[in-house]
Amino acid sequence: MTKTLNLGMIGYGFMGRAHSNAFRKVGHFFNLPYKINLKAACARNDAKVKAFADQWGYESTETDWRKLIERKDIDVIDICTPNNSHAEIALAAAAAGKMILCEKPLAMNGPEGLKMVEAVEKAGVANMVWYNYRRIPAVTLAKQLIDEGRLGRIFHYRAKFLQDWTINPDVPQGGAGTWRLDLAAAGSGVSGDLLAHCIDTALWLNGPLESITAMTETFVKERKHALTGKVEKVGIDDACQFIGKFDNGSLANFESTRYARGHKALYTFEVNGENASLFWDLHDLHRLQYFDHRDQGIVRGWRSIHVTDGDHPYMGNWWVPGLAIGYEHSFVHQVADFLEGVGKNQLAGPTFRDAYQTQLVLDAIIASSNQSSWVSVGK
Ligand code: SOE
Repeated sequence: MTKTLNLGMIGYGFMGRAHSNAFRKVGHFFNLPYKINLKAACARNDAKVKAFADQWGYESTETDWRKLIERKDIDVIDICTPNNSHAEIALAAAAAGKMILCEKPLAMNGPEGLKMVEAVEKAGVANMVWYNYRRIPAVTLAKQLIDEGRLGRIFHYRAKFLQDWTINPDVPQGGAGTWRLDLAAAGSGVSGDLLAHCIDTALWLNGPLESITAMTETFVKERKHALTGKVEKVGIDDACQFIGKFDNGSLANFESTRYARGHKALYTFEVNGENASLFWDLHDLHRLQYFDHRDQGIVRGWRSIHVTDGDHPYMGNWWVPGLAIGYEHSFVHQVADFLEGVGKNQLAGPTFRDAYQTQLVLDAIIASSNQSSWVSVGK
């Protein structure tokens, strides 16, 4: 029989909506040992959190996250707040024995992330971080093809995440929506916000990074702060690039920026192996490009696999072959895997510990950029 887990969501921004949508949909499309009941939504602004709760069907609201965590009728806490509050909330939730879902990046930095890992492991509570792109079916298929050994020895892994929404110097830092530009709230700029997604996927597909050398740039040096009203120094990285080496000997080439005019969310990665290569593009998310050198010469070429067939990852749960799904489904898949994992007592990744590895790469990026030198990635 399907059991119910009562969920308490903290925050109601873009991710609050993406997660709520996933919690509502998942049980209709996946047969799972658990279902999620939207028990409470929590945020400081009473009127806004009530409106959010009404819209998504949460049973109740709170304006203090500590009260939410104290509630006996809550099993799972979902942290959708800015990065600087993830640790405090997660530590309290773990101490209260709640399962925890946390938005990415896990923490402000590695040491803070480690405390979170230790807290959930000590408490023995289920935990997961919302690096959702792993669960786009084409990306999951890439993982399957690599794990089957089809690519052979991997030589290159390259990834980019390009946006253009902060080019205007009038975009403020701080406050709702633009806290991502405020170092105190975000911990870093595009490295933690965008490149973190590329790093999570890369570590999952290609294993750990050994060492890197990075370069970051802040193009707009001062912005008005939405909370203080004052023009303040900008502390985040606006753009970030690094090269590096993976433990398996392959070379890494990564870039993220919010200054690539014309690109709104262009996440791409390419993996080149001795036998085959893969390429994926978020703007064409249901396709995986695959080149296999072992194909007969006269028909050899890049295949554009439309990842919508019943035997493709997750797709058997949706429509009929050929009909595409989208961005929001990656969150549905993540909830499905989380609930399946809870049922089997086998945590689905990325766990806090997995996400901590990404955090260590982010720390290495900032250290390398500050020191203008190669840095070993912590393990
Ligand atoms: C930033 O614009 C952002 O919304 C990130 O915060 C998300 O993690 C990314 O998936 C899309 O872009």
